[in-house]
Amino acid sequence: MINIKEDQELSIMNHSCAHLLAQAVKHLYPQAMFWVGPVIEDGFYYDIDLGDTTLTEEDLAKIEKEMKKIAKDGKKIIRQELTKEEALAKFKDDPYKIDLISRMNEDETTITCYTQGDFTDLCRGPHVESVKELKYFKLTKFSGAYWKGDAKNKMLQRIYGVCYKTEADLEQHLQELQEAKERDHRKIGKEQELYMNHELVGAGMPLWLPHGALIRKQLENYIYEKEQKLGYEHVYTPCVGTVNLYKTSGHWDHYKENMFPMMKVDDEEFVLRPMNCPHHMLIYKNKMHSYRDLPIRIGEFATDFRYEASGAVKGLERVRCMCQNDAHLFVTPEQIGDEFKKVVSLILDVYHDFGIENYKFRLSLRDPMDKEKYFDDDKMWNEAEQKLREVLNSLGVEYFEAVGEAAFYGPKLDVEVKPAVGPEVTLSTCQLDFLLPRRFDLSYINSKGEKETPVVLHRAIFGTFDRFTAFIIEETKGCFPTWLSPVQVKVIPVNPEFQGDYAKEIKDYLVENKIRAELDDRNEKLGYRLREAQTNKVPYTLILGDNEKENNLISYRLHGKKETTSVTKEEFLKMLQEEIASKALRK
Ligand code: TSB
Ligand code: ZN
Repeated sequence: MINIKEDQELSIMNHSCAHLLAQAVKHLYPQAMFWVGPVIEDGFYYDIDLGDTTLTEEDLAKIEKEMKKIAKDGKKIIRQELTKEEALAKFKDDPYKIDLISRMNEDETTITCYTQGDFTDLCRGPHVESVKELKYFKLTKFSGAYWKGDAKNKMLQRIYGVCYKTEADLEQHLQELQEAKERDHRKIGKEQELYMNHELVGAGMPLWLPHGALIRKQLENYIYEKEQKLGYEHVYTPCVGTVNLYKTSGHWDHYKENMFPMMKVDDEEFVLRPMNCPHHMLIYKNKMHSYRDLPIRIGEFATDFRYEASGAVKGLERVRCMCQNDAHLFVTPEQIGDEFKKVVSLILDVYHDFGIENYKFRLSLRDPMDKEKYFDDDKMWNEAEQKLREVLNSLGVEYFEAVGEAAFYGPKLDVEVKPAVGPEVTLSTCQLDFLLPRRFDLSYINSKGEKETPVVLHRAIFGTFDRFTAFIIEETKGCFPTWLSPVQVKVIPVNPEFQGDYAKEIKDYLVENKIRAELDDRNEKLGYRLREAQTNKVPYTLILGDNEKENNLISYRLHGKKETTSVTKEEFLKMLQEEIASKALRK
């Protein structure tokens, strides 16, 4: 999809189109007042106060029709310069504009507004010359949006739209939007009953339904096995800690706004943990360590709670209760490079297994000029950053550097991916940390018999099971590889009355052999049952009729294919087992 914001010509058109939208809204809803209408990556939006009116789909169509009418009329867009006083006088009845104007910098001596026909809006511009130029546009959706993004403020209505130079471009954009909607994990999650939300549990607190839980279990088994082989030791720790624990770690001072508020029990003050590092530091500290024991790799599938703004929570991708595929690696300074390399290799290995190809490595470095954000140790920073670069180069990994994006405790590598809908998010992460081990006074005995402080690598390969599942749903469009599919085989007797027993026998045979098979012997038409298996994207459907029963065969059909193949049940099982063991991706 074209990034409209980065294309100057399109950007101007979309901005003008936002004004056109505002004008049409004003015609239809004279009480309307306007907040801001910026251009975004995929078009524009306008935040509007419509008083008591709440928009519906039909209203959107009406507004669009009015926009077409105004555009056809073809009024010129006229720029006018005003002083701050003039602007304040002109918009004196509009509290939103007064708010904007009063906050403008003193040095912004001239304020501009743009008029087209009967409509004037405060704006920096620039704009197209005439609304006539706006031909190929569409209003795409609407939602609520708090004024200034603050839940304490009034809820405004946000209307989104997009404008292109040609009809073909607009059509393509709309088609891509449609495809993205189809891939959206929130849609597939609902269709395939993977997870649900309930207001009684709370926003951003998903409940994993049986099929979603099956996927998650497979992910857990998969990564656990990999980590076992790489020398990780897994632990279980509580998802609360005392305030003092988080004061010791520094989270209380640096991360408090992302945490749920404290709760008091007897005389103790607890918080729901936002991260697991402090618990793992204490596990390390439970014993004396020699340099020979290092690296020590403590892993956990650990539940965390973070305060995410209610407008930001999104399906499984951004939640308030999450489970990290977490580990903290305790290393000597000399081991940083090697250990970091192992983590990056693991990330590459996992992405390969899942067929993930569209991602970006971001190496986040400190801004050397910013002495406040980053703890002051030039030598440490320079060496660490250089080491990370060297590892990435030696692995031939493409990456980009983001200066000023490092954590205050060290540089990090993040993997960025693009969800079907919305901006990029971080999946995997690996963060170097020189501070936390000091705060917890961790040590090991080096080869000279002296005490030294280890360095910690925080890493999460899946990030969280929540976000990774959201991502993999969208990558596969809900057609999970067989090893991950909640239901691997649907067994369907053509006529349950005649082949029901045979079908059950086959289903039992598969289940005994650890295949996730389900029988559909409902008294429904064959076509209906086949369609349902298709909609649920079950990889294999067995269709068993008289012929199969008499010859002791099964006929299977792959999802999305028309042809069926007949084999013995043993042959089918062997084929499936091989496919599952190899974690083959679906073609
Ligand atoms: C890796 N202490 C480290 C840990 O040891 C840590 O917590 N890092 S983190 O803050 O970057 O979070 C780890 C991963 O969790 C992120 O890379 C991201 O993939 C995932 N994540 C973060 N916030 C959310 C959220 N609100 N919902 C779902 N996943 C999230
Ligand atoms: Zn951590």
